[in-house]
Amino acid sequence: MTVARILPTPEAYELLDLATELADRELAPQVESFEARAEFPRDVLRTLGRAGLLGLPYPEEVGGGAQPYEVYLQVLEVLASRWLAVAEAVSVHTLACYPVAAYGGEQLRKLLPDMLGGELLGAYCLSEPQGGSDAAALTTKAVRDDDAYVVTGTKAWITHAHHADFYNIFCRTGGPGPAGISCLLADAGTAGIVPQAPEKTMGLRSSPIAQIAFDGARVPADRLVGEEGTGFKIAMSALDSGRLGIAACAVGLAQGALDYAVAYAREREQFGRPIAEFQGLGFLLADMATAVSAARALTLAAARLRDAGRPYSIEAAKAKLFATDTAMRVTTDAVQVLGGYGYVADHPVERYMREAKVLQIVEGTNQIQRLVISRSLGRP
Ligand code: COS
Repeated sequence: MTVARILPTPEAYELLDLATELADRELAPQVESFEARAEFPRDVLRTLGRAGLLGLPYPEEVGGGAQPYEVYLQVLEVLASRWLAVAEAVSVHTLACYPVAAYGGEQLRKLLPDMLGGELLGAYCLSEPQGGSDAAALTTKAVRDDDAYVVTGTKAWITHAHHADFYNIFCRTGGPGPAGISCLLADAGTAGIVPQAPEKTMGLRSSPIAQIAFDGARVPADRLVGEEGTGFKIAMSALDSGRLGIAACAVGLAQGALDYAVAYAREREQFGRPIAEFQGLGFLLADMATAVSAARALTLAAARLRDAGRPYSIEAAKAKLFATDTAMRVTTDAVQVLGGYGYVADHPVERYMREAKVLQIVEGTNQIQRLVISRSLGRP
């Protein structure tokens, strides 16, 4: 279904056309086979990188696309409507570039052209096996030894494990709490960084996720991002942007499920007419379409605040919460529209429903989003 969009520049329309063409040519025909084999499409990411789609919201002088966030998110949405794992990979990579782009010194910023061009793929290591929501309690340690930090601990749920070229490691260089946390940027090939067995996930199977063990890994001291003790703030502000990426992924997934359900309901006949003509289904489809539009509007409103340099972290939490809950509901309803056919793998809607679930969990569970929003209420 064509989505009516208002974009800020003629260039942004061209970019969206390019993303749509790539999504139709490179993503849609391959998604089922990669999902079935649980294989990560590294080459697809390279293709997107060469097309300039892996560094869209970053400045041109460091190799980015200099696009407003609202444009980047709509590109992400189009990719997610064809292949969620690829859109999520773009979102995670964009998140992984954020600490260096926003806080990195001159030396670290020299890496940005290769990062933003997609030659180097990134990962973001914050969560640990014993905790993800209470991020300030993380225990992975980094002890300064001469010209390096020696990192010991385990990170969990790391997207791009085994494939990433660089890792952002949030680790403890000081005392307890948020003020003792720092951010390091490590090369994946560093001795002592050991990705563990891939997780067997409910959905998003072409997206590789695993724990990463840090066993005395020596990360050069000049790979510290920002100052010692600022890691928690770097992590949180990166997640503000990342949550908008996840919201856009959710909008795209929901749009894909809606499009599929509508096409099916107009084709499928019962009692002598297409099932879309029965009010029970027509109204269900209308509610799905309305929810997708509302999720898109909320997500883009938050992005426009970010683009205007205004505080947007609470609006990003609302967008992530609403868009991912919407994706869960719309994909579940899409299964219902297809009836028995929705429950088997001959149609993609059962996969969409499995994929939607993870969006309510990653980059802050929706309970954490509610916590962030509720804490802000009544504050100036
Ligand atoms: N941007 C910048 N700084 C932020 C921030 C943000 N969005 N959110 C919090 N901070 C700062 C606070 O201002 C505070 O700084 P000061 O000590 O100077 O006042 C510091 O960070 C600690 O903040 P807070 O007291 O709110 O921390 P909490 O331990 O209460 O945790 C939550 C806050 C729960 C919101 C945070 O831990 C969180 O988002 N958890 C979920 C983590 C997550 O998303 N994990 C997914 C893994 S990545 S896939």
